Amino acid sequence: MLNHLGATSALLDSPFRMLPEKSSNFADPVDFAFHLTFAICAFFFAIIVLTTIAFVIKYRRKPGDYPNPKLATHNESLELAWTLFPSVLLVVIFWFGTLPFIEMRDLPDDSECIVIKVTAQQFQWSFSYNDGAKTSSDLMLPVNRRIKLVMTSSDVLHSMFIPNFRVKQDVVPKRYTFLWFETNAEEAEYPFYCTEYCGQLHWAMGSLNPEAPAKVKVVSLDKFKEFLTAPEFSADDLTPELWEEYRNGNLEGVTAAFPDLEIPDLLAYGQKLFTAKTCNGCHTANSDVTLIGPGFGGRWGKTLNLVGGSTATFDEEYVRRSILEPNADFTTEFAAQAPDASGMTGAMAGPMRPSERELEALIEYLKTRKAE
Ligand code: HEC
Ligand SMILES: [Cu+2]
Repeated sequence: MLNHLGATSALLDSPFRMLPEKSSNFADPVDFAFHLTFAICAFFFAIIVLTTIAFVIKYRRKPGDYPNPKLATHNESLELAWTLFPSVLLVVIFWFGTLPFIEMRDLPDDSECIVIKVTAQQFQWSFSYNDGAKTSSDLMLPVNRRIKLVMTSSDVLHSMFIPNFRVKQDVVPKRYTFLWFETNAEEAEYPFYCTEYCGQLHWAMGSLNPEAPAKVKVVSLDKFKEFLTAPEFSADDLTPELWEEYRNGNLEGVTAAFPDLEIPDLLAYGQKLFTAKTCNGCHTANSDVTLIGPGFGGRWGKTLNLVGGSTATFDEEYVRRSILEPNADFTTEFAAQAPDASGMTGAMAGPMRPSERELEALIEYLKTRKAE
């Protein structure tokens, strides 16, 4: 419906470009509305500034000149003109702004699009596909498809902004908000951002995080399917007996039960989870350098000073509680981040929250880290 608005000026194709590359169905109409408004503003800015300058020169006071100005009362036709003409312009701007907005709000049916669940939390995004069967910290999208994002926040107000798609929407705790768009036919990577100030590390949510920059990745349909179905070892798929064997270091039974998969041992599994669950976005594993959270190199067994004056040992129980209840303990180093009474902050919710078996692997991994 909106394709007839696809007017691009020569300016947009030139190296001087005000807006990023257009990569979704909404880019043309949104850019049109933007450039229309911009052109109208630039036009009147020029007229007003040029007449001001001309009048300043023309009517400046000359030596010996003490005019007694005539009192201007009103000029009906002039007043009508400056009321009606801008009103028409406003209606035009409203028209071209509202049409794409209505289209954006008119969500397609789930059967017509690929639905991806988005969870925002301080300070990362996670995306889940196929009812949670697959999760990622990059937003993976197939080319040339209609996508619907179903978004919620597990703590405070965030906002999803993908400039190349020209879409932006608040992501709100305790309710769902939506975005939809159609990707272009080319494979490409785009940045995305959180555009609602959500806390100290708001800037690091999305592609600006230097440790784990997340991207929107538009890939071919084949690659997308491969991403969705690539088999992966998960401790949660093991029977209780196999899990018991596995955590005691006996991988034979598991290898026999899952012949197609490469089976890591508990330590390697923990290492893999440390990345897969995006812990590495905020923690270093092999140094004691603080990124966003503390570094884990050499931390095992250390005594930590907690806010409130007590101490704790960095052991299984402390690590488990820190991950499952991030608001429970804060070391004095992180006093500034201790949540206020609203209790709304909290990491590791949603699909990134490790299961009990995954926790065991993560603990095994943290136990063996040395500071390099
Ligand atoms: C978005 C950033 C972020 C992510 C992702 C994150 N953490 Fe943290 N983590 C922190 C911050 C900040 C603290 C310190 C404040 C606190 O205790 O909540 C912390 C504290 C911890 C602590 C307690 C450390 C101490 O000495 O007090 C552990 C253990 C921990 N995280 C483990 C993990 C694991 C395992 C993961 C991945 C499953 C993870 N974290 C993911 C930010 C993060
Ligand atoms: Cu945010």
